[in-house]
Amino acid sequence: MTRRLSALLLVPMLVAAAVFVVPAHGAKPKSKTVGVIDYSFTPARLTVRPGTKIVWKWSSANSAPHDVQLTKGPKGVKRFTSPVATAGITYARTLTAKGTYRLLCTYHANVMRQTIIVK
Ligand SMILES: [Cu+2]
Repeated sequence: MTRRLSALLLVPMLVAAAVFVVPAHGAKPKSKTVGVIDYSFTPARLTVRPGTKIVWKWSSANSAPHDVQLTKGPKGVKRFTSPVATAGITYARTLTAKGTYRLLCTYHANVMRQTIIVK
């Protein structure tokens, strides 16, 4: 292979490599959907990266009203409570601070609990 031909091949290879690299750096913040299903959050425990948008989705099969309340979070994170609904809504929060988030449904606090780890 001539030197000139090698150079001609090198340029497209570098371009291709750059294209593969860019999405990793330009990746959008992720979102994660979790279920609000009669008497449980699904999954009950999950680990996500900082900046992940958590979307709670109420199951259409629900028979009881539920909400999502942050009862304990990393220092400086404001508590929040979603609207109350039986079905048909979603509620989203973006978790930016690293740490452990403890959540529950205020109507079924003994059984409906969720832990989200941001790290
Ligand atoms: Cu509930």
